Amino acid sequence: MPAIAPPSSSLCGPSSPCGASVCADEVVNVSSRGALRRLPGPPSRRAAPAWRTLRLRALLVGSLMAATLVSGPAAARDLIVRTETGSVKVTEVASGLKNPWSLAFLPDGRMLVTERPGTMRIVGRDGMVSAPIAGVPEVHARGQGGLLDVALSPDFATDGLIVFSYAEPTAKGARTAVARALLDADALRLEDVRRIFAQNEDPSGSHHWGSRLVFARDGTLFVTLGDRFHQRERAQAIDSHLGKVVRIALDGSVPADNPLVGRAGALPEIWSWGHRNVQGAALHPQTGELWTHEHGPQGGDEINRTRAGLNYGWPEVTYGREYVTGRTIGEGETRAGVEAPVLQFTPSIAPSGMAFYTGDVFPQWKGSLFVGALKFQLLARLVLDGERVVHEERMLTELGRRIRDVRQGPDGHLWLVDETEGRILRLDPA
Ligand SMILES: [Ca+2]
Repeated sequence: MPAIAPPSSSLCGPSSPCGASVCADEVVNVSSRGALRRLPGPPSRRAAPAWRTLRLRALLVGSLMAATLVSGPAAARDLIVRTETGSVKVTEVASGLKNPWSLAFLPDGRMLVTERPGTMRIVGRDGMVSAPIAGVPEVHARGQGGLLDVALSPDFATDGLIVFSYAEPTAKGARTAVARALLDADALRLEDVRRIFAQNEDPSGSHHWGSRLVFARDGTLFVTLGDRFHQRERAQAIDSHLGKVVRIALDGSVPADNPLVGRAGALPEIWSWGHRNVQGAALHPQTGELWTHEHGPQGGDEINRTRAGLNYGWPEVTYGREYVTGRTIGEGETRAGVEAPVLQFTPSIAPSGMAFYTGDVFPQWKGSLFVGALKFQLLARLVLDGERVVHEERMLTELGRRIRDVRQGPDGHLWLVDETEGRILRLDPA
């Protein structure tokens, strides 16, 4: 099991700002200025104090100007960064978003963007940010919860459907849910909104919702579901939706070939179990299999080939440790019958967003797997040989921002969601 060497000592521990309870993603109610205050950065970020100070000043001024989130094209605030394979320009395409979580490209190149507090907007090709789209259900916008992922139906051009995930409030607590809706992009409206999935448990608490949405090649939908933090033992229970990946059809029904269909006491939606908090998922471009990553606790973030009917271990098998005490969790790092990760990160980078790069704009990156990082505030490029990770590059440390999502655009560029400053960024060859 390769363990990637960290760029610095662990940023998370009993004496760290985030050591008191939950770490990594796992910073609660992040406001842009709050995140900058609370999170220590990797050395490379601290190595650019002048640039950083300017950005902080710009942010303070910008916050006064952001009375409305309907904004024009972003001012040019671009950055050239070096990578192992040449320089890259980080272009700010849009700004003024509040805790953006996910983006999905429409066929015409516009972007559908979710903001965790509960709004969905359209960002034009020129960076213009729309007013909120009407029809989004009420969300539990607390902690890490709120409006989360969004994806287009594979047949969007003909059916006009989108799916989105959110923390759904209930009388008792909240749960991860998924809805589908018809998108009228020009009228900024969702129609015929139908909830197609909700977890069968709705504990209180506001952490670990998952919830990435990826359509398989057969048109079924993978949904990743967090363990809700205090309920981690339920990740091993196959009568619970906590700590699972599930696979459903677009109408919410259960595909007949799901691995636990017909097993007594099991929920038939379950695809795989033993997950902690999966905030990145994508299909491998060659095999078509689902790959995911998940947050470890203190150490032990994982990248997994996420296969039908397999147990991914949490919380019985993990490379991570308990917060604060540093004690071991469960039985150890490996066990027969538990699927080992393709790669684990100790210390935790806090991964979010995932994309296999298949475009032509950066030929040197073709076949690489990109993973955003929240706590370490960087973009990881993983070089694959088949299904093995043979090299890791950590880039964009100069940016020093929480990267919440990473997507390949239809233009072949790599696109990033900067959660810290509420921006959409595009990578261009420099
Ligand atoms: Ca695992």
